[in-house]
Parts: sequence; C-alpha cells; structure tokens
Amino acid sequence: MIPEDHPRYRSLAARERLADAAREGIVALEGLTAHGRGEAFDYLIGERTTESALLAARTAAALLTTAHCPVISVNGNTAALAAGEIADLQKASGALVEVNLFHRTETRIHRITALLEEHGVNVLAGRAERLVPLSHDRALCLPDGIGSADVVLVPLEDGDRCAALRAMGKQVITIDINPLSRTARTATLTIVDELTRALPNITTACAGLDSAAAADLIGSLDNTYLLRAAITEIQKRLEHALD
Ligand code: PTJ
Repeated sequence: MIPEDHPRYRSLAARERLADAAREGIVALEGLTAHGRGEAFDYLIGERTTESALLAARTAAALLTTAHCPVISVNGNTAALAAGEIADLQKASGALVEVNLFHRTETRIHRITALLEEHGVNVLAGRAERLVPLSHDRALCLPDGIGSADVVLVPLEDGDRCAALRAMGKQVITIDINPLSRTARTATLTIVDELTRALPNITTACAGLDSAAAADLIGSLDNTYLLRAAITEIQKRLEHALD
C-alpha cells in the first residue's frame, strides 16, 4: 500500500499499476523497462507539460478531428496507465481504437481489449492481416482500422513501426517523453510529454477547436521545432538543477 502523502506517490502508484498489469498478462515484461526509461526522461523535463508539448497536443487534436479515418493504436503500457483517458479521447475525437502489440499474443490482445472495454472504450474487432511492411508481428493490423487510417496515434511506439506506417503514407502522431528516440524523430508529430498528462490535453483541445484553428495548427506543424524545444527545456533544467 503506497501512502498518499509520499512525495513520489504518483510515480510509485504508476509503477504498482504496471507491475500488477504485468502479473495479469496485460503489460509485457519489456514494458516495465520501457516505463523506467520514460520516467528518467520525465525527471529531466521536470515532470510537467511544457508549452511546446501543449502546442503539440493541440496540433494532434487538429489532425485527429480533421482526419477521414483516425485510429488510436493501444499497447499494453497505454492500456494499463490510461484506459479511461483513451475512452475520453475516443469520445472527443471520434477515432477508432485498435489494440496493436509489439510482443503480440492473442491472450494479451483479449486481456487488453477487456480492460479497455471495462473503461468504456469501443475497441475495433476483426481479423488482423499483414499490412504493415515489417518482418515481425507488428505487421499485423486490422484492414478497417490501422490498415485504412490516414492518421494514427501511436503512444509509446517503437521506431520501426512508426517508420513503416509513414512509408504507407499515413500521418503518425506519437506520445514519447524521450525527444531523442527514433520514434520521436520519425513521427509526423511528437508530443514530448508523459502519456497520462498528454492524453487529457489532446481531449480538451478536440472540444475547443474550430476548423480555422485546426487548419492553422496543421499548417504550421514543424516536428523538428517541437523536438528542439523539448531538448532546450531539458538543457535549461539541467543548468539550474541544483540552484
Ligand atoms: O505492449 P507491447 O507488446 O506493444 O509493448 C510495448 C512496449 C512499450 C514494450 C514497446 O512498444 C517498446 O518496446 O517500446 P520502446 O521502443 O521502449 O519505446 C517506448 C518509448 O516510450 C520510449 O522512448 C520511452 O521513453 C517512452 N515512454 C515510456 N513510458 C512513457 C513514455 N513516454 C511517455 N509516457 C510514458 N508513460
């Protein structure tokens, strides 16, 4: 039991949730190490949403709400940390939700789907086909979901699939607290923020955007600028870390 007045309560509670979800076969064991890397970068950025991350979240809302077929791709970590936030974003954006796993097993797909449904997510069902140009199981996706998507949100993604989705002509939005990762540098749009802070920001922005504001945000999208801004935030924080 983690005491709520512990100074690191949020972090410890997230770890406990992920460890429980790993025991339940929802999170891959590799997902625990991925989370640790994420936590390290979150320390560096100050465990807060920066201005450039907020701009990126608003731009993500613009891309999702103006897409013909927006899809949110959910993996084990995302389901364990943010099933409710995914439900809210689905409602606000009208996006389809597909479970898509790096460490893919049918059992994990069923468990993650059940968890998402418990939180009110409408999860796309169907027979997965090898549509993404990759040699491993990440090639598998649903023809009516990621297969047909023009915009895909892939939180906590691996770089290979991000590049393959872009090669298919799709716009890829990622949420990755590490601005140096291959995914962050390959995506159309990277939100350099922690998952559970970023998702509600996209949801809120979906409600407040008219079509002119959405077009402005999409027209001025510059992912290199967003990544540089995140790295600058980290540099500034490190310079003053012990002040
Ligand atoms: O559930 P599966 O089988 O699909 O596997 C999921 C993992 C996460 C294991 C898989 O996609 C993977 O190996 O991912 P990577 O390549 O480790 O990439 C994850 C990225 O997300 C890294 O750059 C982490 O720094 C970042 N990250 C981890 N936790 C968070 C995060 N970014 C934002 N918020 C987080 N909570």
